[in-house]
Amino acid sequence: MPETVHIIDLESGNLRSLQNAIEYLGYETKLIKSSTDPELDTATKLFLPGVGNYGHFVKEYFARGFDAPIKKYIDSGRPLMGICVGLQTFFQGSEESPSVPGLGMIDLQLSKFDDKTKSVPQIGWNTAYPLGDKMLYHINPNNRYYYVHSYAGIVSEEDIERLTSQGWELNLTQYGEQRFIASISKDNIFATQFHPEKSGIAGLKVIRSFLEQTHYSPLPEIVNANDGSNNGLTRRIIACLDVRSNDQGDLVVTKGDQYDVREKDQEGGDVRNLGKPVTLAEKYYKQGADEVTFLNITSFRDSPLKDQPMLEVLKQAAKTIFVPLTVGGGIKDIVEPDGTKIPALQVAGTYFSAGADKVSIGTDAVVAAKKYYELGGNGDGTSPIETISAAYGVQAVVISVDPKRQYVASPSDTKNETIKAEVPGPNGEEYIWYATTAKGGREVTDLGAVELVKACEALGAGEILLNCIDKDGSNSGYDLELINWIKGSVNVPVIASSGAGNPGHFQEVFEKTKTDAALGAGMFHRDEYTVEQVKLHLKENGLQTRLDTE
Ligand code: 1PR
Repeated sequence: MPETVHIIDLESGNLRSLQNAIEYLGYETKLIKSSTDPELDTATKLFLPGVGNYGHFVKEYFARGFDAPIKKYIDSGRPLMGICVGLQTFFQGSEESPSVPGLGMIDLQLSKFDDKTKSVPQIGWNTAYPLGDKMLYHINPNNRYYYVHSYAGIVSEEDIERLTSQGWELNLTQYGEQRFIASISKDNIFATQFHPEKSGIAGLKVIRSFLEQTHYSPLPEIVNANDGSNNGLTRRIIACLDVRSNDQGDLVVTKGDQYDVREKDQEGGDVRNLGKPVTLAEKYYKQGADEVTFLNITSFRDSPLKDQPMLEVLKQAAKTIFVPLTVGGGIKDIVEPDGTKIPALQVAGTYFSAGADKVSIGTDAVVAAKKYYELGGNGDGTSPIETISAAYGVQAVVISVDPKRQYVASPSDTKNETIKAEVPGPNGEEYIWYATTAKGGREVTDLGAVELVKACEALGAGEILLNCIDKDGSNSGYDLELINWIKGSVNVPVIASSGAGNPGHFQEVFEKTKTDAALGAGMFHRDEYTVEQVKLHLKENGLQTRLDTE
């Protein structure tokens, strides 16, 4: 009989991934939803995972009465592992919610990363270095781990001295100029700021080592040091799968040219079929993709939420893919075929429980941004961006932008911001702006892409997935002008998308823009290049990447 591992369930996002990771390692999992669950008395290994808002999580922790039983659990000497906001709960408090005290076990306040010099939240793959001469819980300084957070245990030399003198063993890392706690452990308590369940093979090893209670192992020679470039993060490579039903009713990964996904060799050609979603996603994970994004490009309008084919895709994919998964398409308030109304928050929640880490919002982001400007630069709390980020954290809300380039002779020809075009338009126009589109490019709106992303950031979006209809499927490289402009307009991370045709295009976008990540689709689906080839190319050219085999 496999051993059972218990997980505290405070309904804070994607617990499914942690369960999947633990089960993949050969254990059974059981969620503890109530503080009076008698299994808390008999549990032998307990996880406290959390994502999203610190205050919300800690309040729930106390309101549901978990404080006393977990104290009792810890005092009994049984092992407890906290993850992300689970780790943060052990601190005294957080700048994120100053009125909500934490458990106070760690003598430090969490503070927000400085966003003047880097994107906040930190989203991506960073290192974790031990202070001593041993690996703690198999956290390997040659590996990379997935972090997603805006607040951290940022430490000074005095903090480090104080905490170590109090018996805490630390792994530290650095985001930009700020040094913070990557993991912390003492006696039977262990906690990571990063998500081991989303950190590929390296992360699974950390979970296994906690489950097997291997506190220490020999420190390997550091052969793959973090050189601190890109604020310490590797260059993040995302594989994207546009998913829809084809004319035969099969769910396929497809790929368009400027969003037209039909074969061109015949009139009204078939939807291009490039493979099965889960099979391709697993392939890209094994090739080293840092994230996988599924976009449901037609939103399967006719099926009820519970039967959405994308839910099954996520459930299957999340069982074997241990990097972040994003799902987009149809994240909005919906009306079921039987007339039942389902708010976007519940739609998103259904995807999170199936295994998604982030949801991406396209059409509805345009609606929300327009309303934001109509209200004089304010939200009214009802948009999906606001409701989902309030419940699951800003890092869980990605905005998918589908912009189309527009040329104008003068900035006064549009109400939107413009920039001078590097190459003038077909009629000699010197300025450009990008119109946002809705419904997969079918509706071109009068709202500029820059205006859209600024509004969405203000409403609570945590990341921008920046497509470009003009470049989509072109294999001609990314639209660098667009990426630089959008990146300069927001503080949240930006993912460059559309146009990648070879590894050199990834190098170019990282060298010529400050993009936080780069996404590719067609070149991977057509087997022209693997994700690993892209990463090796970047590495050869001095750009840090994560290679999970190292
Ligand atoms: O509007 O919230 O329901 O979301 C719909 C989602 O589906 C949006 O994210 C939108 O971008 C996407 N979408 C809708 N129609 C299409 C289409 O292609 N007909 N795909 C579509 C968007 C763009 C990228 C693509 C990159 C890279 N596809 O996903 O992967 O352009 O491609 P490349 O590397 O081959 O150039 P909602």
